Amino acid sequence: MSDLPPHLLTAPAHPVPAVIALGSNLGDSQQILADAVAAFDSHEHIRVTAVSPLAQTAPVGGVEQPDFLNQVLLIDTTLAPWALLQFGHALEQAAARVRDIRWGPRTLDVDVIAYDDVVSDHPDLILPHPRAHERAFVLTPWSWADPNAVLAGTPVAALAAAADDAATVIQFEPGPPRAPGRDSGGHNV
Ligand code: PH2
Ligand code: MG
Ligand code: MG
Repeated sequence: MSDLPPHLLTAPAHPVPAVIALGSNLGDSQQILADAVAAFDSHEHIRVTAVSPLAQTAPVGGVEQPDFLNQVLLIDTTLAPWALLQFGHALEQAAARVRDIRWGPRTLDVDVIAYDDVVSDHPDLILPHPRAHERAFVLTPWSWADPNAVLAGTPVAALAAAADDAATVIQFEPGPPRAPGRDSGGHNV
């Protein structure tokens, strides 16, 4: 990655805000996302400032696959953009150790959606994320975490409402723990 430009490699002197999107549709997605949030929060150079509720979302694009759980984190960080992406990839790899590998479904996807006001067209890290503005599975939980969020000049809540997948995104309501000997627990994933 020697051709990465300085604005992706340079760590900021003071914490800057960034937006992270998490997704999972394989394995124990609730636990996998909770572990990812904890890992972000325990990183020395990251402070999690907001965590969205979980969104249950229909898969967008690609093959037929289970619904996702998606979540958005707002962070402050002194990691450079590239280092932040590498941290996300390390978490993906840690989660992948327990998966039944198939194309499409994933135990954990970590995307950097926005990093301060950095704009990047480098193919290995485009900022803001090139498809975030049209994906309600990112925009809706982002708007839950920050109702005043703006992406490239447009309110995130407005982008979320206009996205093709808007109607498929619902707040995930985990069911109560199942009582022993009963088979209805209200689980909906
Ligand atoms: N991620 C994708 C492709 N499609 N659909 C939903 N609902 N949620 C995702 O996180 C997702 C997707 C590729 O990263
Ligand atoms: Mg993704
Ligand atoms: Mg990804």
